[in-house]
Amino acid sequence: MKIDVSVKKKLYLAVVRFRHVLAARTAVANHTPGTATEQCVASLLVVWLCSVQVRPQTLLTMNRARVLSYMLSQTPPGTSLVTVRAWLLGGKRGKASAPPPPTALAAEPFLNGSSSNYVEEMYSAWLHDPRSVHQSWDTFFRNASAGARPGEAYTSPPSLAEPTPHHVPLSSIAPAVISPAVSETQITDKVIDDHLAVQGIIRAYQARGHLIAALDPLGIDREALAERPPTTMPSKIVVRNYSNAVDESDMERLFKLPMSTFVGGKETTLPLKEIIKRLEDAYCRSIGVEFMFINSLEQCNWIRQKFETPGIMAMNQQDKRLLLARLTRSHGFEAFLARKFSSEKRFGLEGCEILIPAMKQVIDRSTSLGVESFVMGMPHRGRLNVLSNVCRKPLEHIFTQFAGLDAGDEGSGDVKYHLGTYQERLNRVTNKNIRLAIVANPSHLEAVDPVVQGKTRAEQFYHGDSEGNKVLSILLHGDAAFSGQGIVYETFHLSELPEYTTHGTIHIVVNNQIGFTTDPRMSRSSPYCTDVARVVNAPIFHVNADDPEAVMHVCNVAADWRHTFHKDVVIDLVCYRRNGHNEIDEPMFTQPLMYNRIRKLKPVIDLYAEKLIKEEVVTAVEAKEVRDKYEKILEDAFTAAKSETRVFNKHWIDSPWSGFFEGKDPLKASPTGVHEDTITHICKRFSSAPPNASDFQIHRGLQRILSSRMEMVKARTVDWAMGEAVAFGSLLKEGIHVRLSGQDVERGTFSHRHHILHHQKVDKSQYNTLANLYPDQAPYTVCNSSLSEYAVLGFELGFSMTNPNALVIWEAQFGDFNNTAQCVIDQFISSGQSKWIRQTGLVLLLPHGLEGMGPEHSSARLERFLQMTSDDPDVLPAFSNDFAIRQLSDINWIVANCTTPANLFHILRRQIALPFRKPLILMTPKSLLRHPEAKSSFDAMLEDTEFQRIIPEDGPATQNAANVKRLIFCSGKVYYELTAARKEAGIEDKIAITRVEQIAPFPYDLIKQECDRYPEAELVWSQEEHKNMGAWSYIQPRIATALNHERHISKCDKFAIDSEGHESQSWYEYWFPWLFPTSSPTEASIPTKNQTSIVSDTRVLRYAGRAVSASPATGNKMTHTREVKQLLEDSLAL
Ligand SMILES: Cc1ncc(C[n+]2csc(CCOP(=O)(O)OP(=O)(O)O)c2C)c(N)n1
Ligand SMILES: [Mg+2]
Repeated sequence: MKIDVSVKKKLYLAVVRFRHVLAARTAVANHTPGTATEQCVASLLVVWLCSVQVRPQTLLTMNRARVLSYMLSQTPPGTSLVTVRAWLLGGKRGKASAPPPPTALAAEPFLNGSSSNYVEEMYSAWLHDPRSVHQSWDTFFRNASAGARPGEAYTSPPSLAEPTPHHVPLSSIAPAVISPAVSETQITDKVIDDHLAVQGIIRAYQARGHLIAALDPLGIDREALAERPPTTMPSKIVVRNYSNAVDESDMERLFKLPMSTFVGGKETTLPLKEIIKRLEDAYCRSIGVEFMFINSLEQCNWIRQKFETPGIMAMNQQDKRLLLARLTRSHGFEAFLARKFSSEKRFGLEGCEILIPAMKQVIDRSTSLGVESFVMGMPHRGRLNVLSNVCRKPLEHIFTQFAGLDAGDEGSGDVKYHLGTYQERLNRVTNKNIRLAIVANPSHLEAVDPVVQGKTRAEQFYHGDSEGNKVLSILLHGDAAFSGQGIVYETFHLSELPEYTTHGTIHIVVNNQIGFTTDPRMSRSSPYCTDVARVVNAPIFHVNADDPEAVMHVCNVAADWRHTFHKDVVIDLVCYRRNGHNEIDEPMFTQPLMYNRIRKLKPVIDLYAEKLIKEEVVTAVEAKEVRDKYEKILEDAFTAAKSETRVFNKHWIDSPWSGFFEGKDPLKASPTGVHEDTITHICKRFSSAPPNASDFQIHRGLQRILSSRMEMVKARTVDWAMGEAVAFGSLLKEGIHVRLSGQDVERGTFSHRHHILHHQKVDKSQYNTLANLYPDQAPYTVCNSSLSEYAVLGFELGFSMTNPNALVIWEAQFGDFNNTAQCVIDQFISSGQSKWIRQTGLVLLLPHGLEGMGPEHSSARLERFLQMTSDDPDVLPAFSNDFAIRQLSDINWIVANCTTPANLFHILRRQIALPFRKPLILMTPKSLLRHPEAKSSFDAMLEDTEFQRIIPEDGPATQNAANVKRLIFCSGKVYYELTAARKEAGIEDKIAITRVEQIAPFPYDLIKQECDRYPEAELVWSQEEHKNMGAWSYIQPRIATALNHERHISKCDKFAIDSEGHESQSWYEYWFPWLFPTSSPTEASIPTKNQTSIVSDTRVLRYAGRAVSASPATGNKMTHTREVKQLLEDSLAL
């Protein structure tokens, strides 16, 4: 089968002339340099790709044969590729090319002219073995050999893919051309060009119609656009030059509508004028839809259908009245507060009152689709309104927050526009009970996003809602924060990860086109504030907030989208801010023109009421009645609130743990030790290959690790990884869900954990040992996270808020990375219970220790966590039997640095054994993971054992306590270095070394006991961290307090007025001590090195460790070694 060279040439020229294909060809030719034939094939391919929206790159990786075969396999049944040929042979309008040569080949469907080399190859292969070519080629050659007439040899192959309801067949590109009624000989260039132009116009509206939509109630965006050069005007950008192909004379002509549009409704053809009008209505009025970047044809079609279908936005009268009533409440609430508390900040919603009906619409619609619980996060703007009108928080609770009343319960409280809430109520529209939570948040904008996601995920997890049909997260954003805060991006990237997805979040942006005093042109570089959402292919619905019905439509579509595709979606409420940033701010200082315009605008409630009155949906009297009725509700609540004398923080809990605290002794923890059988069983499983080991091939290195673990089991010992595994396994056995999340946690950064075993030959075949310990155990989740700390830590915090009976752990890759999550640590974990009386038992595992690895990866910044603890260094709590647990109950978090696997086991289990929940900040080791001495016997985990807050010296020094010369306190891995050096120096009987395992709350009682045990010993605090870091600053005053019962060395104390009104020490006594000799030792009178501080009348505490430094550790190995040597010498030299 030979192809005439002249035909090939003409065909190629036709391809090149054809402008759409030309553009596409250029794109592909950039990637596929090659012959004309290849380009031709590539052009065809791109035409096809355009029709089915497959990324060309996907196919560029394939060779030609595969590409064509793939094309054929994907082309919908019934599609004739003759269409494409017709296109290719066409020319530009007005410059009609010569008709294709009337040869049999030229008249054949497109494959005959696409590539002679290729066809020849196929043909020879087919002659050799018909089964060696694709079925379509087989049919073609069979028909051609049988003498089929031109154009009839080709039959489209059966599709390999299941046809989808919204699949757009290739025929939709130029339907007129392939209409059976139109024979090929009738195809003129004009027909082709005009249909292509119409197709181009339709597509242009779909892709760029949002650029000319009337989104801004202020009209500012339009004016900014008017300043642009004409070629960049949106109207030009939208339709580009497609419209050059058709003109006014074509407006009344009927065009057959492609299947890529739904504007026709039931019509298959429409006059061009009507097509354009309908497109304008769908894409360029109050709604701007951004969705054509989505990589799924099905999803794109779904959206097209939701906006293009004629009449789809129409609203019935009842819904209009409901909308008016909701707007009335939204407006009335702010107006009432403005009247009653005119000088109070409330961050009102004026200018975006539509937010309330919008949220309610999303909730109504989602409830009707099966959602039962909504977890929401939002910033300050309109928060009180949302609490009242969306969540139905009692108005009295809100009004009392303005009254400046005393708190009636625990907690330091928070400002009213940061508080959370949890409400259960009946959704009147659907008559279903729903749960609504607004998560409390700090001022730090968007920080709550991942927390909401974690809480949502947890609710879904514990309700067995694996597809997110019952629990939905809604996140509200300000325009400036949405584009400005990186956490938004980090949170978006959790949205599709298997262990982090919430199966779609509905985002609503209150886009008032300003952030505090900054215009968008100064606050972002992207065209829209919502562009960040494009990274996850979320559709974005921009909508003019002054068109309430349009807003309701996008809310419905957003809820439906989330229900259908379980993916994120964004509603961008383009609005304005009627007042300043808050009610006492003057906006005219900075945005005079904008605010001149705002002052002339009527509130949306007035606009909408007028509209409905005009449409005779309501009367003016009815509209007023609705307002008056709500006004009365507000007044009544206001009066009732006046009789309140206290505010209660408990009214604002966002995650109530009903049943958790009830009936528990608040100061009694359960034991943490377990039965030996449990330890043995877990350890054996943890040391074994999967049960189907013969099929499941694990890595050889892992086999060695498992064997060495089994050796430990025989010796009844555990190392770090095994101690952790026994803690997890025993909790799982008791029905406690364990979730460990963070970067590379499945294997463990230091390759010590290996909780997921991977089949070496089969992809995605893996085995989670701890999830398979007992038949009726709780689930075990271990998941490698995205490379984020801020979002992932926030997420785990949120997860931990849902269920107190779960151990939720976030592990940092190295401890120092926790500082990129500082906001979550400061604003939520450290202070959350105090501000919002919300507890969490979240555990942070922070690898910490100076191992000579340089400034990074050495310090988890222990000092910062200690500095934020809420225990008073100067107050010694009363010693009692429940001293330890009382301390735990009182403090904001626990900070520990364990040195043994058994202590790790106990402290992890204690998180669940406590009758309350506290965050645990755990410094974890690196070299100790494999240190031969950092092992524990099973004995240390048995039933009668518990967590040791300190591990006292247990060597020869204890036999000779009275003569021990030095008592060293230390924490963490330096202990092993100190004991090794002490042993080498042969001074084990002279120096006692005691480990402080729980640093905060400080074990005053045990520290005092230790000091008393060695009465003659010099006290030394030895640490590897630099002096201005580590635990020294925390330890020093507390040891003093432990020994003194109270402390006298603070400089402030020296000038304090005592209870009788006398200065305890005057400033001149302090500054000139030699003039005023004193019998009691003071800082200035004791001749010591500056590393020493007085901790009692008789004892001093010396610091042994590195000097102060700006950097956490040296980057020089030699210096590191020298520093270690010096540290050991300082600590041990007698
Ligand atoms: C992380 C963070 N940085 C700065 C601020 C201070 N701040 C409070 S509101 C605000 C403007 C927010 O603008 P936008 O997100 O558009 O919300 P709007 O107030 O306009 O509703 C700023 C900068 C903050 N609260 N959080
Ligand atoms: Mg704003």
